[in-house]
Amino acid sequence: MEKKVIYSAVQPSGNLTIGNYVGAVRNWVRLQSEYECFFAIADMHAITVRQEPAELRRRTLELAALYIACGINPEECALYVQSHIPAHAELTWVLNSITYVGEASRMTQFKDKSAKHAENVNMGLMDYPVLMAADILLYQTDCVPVGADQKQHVELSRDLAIRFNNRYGETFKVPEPLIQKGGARICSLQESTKKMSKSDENPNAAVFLSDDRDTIIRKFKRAVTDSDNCIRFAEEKPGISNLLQIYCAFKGCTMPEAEREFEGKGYGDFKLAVGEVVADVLAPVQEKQRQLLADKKQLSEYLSVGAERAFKAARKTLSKVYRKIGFWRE
Ligand code: ATP
Ligand code: LTN
Repeated sequence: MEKKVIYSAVQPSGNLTIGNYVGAVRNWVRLQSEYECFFAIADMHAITVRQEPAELRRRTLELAALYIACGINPEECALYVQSHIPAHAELTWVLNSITYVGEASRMTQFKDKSAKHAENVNMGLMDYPVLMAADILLYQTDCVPVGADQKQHVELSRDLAIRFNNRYGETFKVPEPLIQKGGARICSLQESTKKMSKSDENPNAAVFLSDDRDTIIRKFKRAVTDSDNCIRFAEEKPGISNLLQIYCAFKGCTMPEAEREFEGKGYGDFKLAVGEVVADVLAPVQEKQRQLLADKKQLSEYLSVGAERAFKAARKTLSKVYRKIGFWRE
């Protein structure tokens, strides 16, 4: 039986946070042997907000190394850079013609990013979810493992696939979002109701996969909590609940197990334990990433093998799309 297809990506728009790790990349590792996987570095998405060219170039390779350091096997999965495959931009153009301005402008991320970058509300920012739909639909994807914040975008991809299929005949597989239960939304350490984000201006809000042990422990020590001194998961305790979620995700335990472990303990001890477990998990990932970045030739070889696989799959879908919509071909 043919394997089902998984597609996901992360933008090289900054250092990855533990939110990206727990919400996305770590889950890909579990799925890679069971599915046919395409994992991209979404550089075309990244330029919808201003990027420094030299940094974008450096981060692209760092992100490739990080995927592999986290456990993605580049020989098993197609690991590639989005801009290496022109079909992404080409399908975006076609999908643009069946996307309504109204639905694109209703996307939460578009509204948030427009408010945050008021001086640069560009067409790309609005088109971002259409490019994401093109990414997903090109590979006849079954499942899209992402964090909770991306659910709305995957739903738009579904709507566009269904709309296209209805208008032109069966062409795209209709994808499903795959959002795990624990850790799908890790929050900022400084504002417990806000998503932890790699582009947050406050350096203490996010823990980066590149942070050293002391920095990680310091950031957790400074994390905001509430005034009582009880370590349990509860809606009215967003700070402690967020830390508990992080602890469970990194320790690999359940919420009741974590609550039991810290019964009667103070916030100080708890925060230190969270920092330590995160630092323990990240240390080998950082070391592996360093080793991979030392051999850039090998890394770029992995990316070109990945791009070759992606190219073939993407072309197949794009040719079908062009035929269906009536673009003349010999
Ligand atoms: P930016 O701040 O540049 O918008 P980001 O940190 O939101 O970036 P993305 O590149 O947009 O990161 O997201 C990559 C993946 O990580 C997506 O699947 C997204 O859902 C997931 N993700 C991002 N932040 C979190 C979070 N705080 N908790 C869980 N998953 C997350
Ligand atoms: N927009 C995504 C990154 C992304 C993506 C994708 C995720 C680009 N293309 C396709 C899943 C499928 C984000 O996480 N911000």
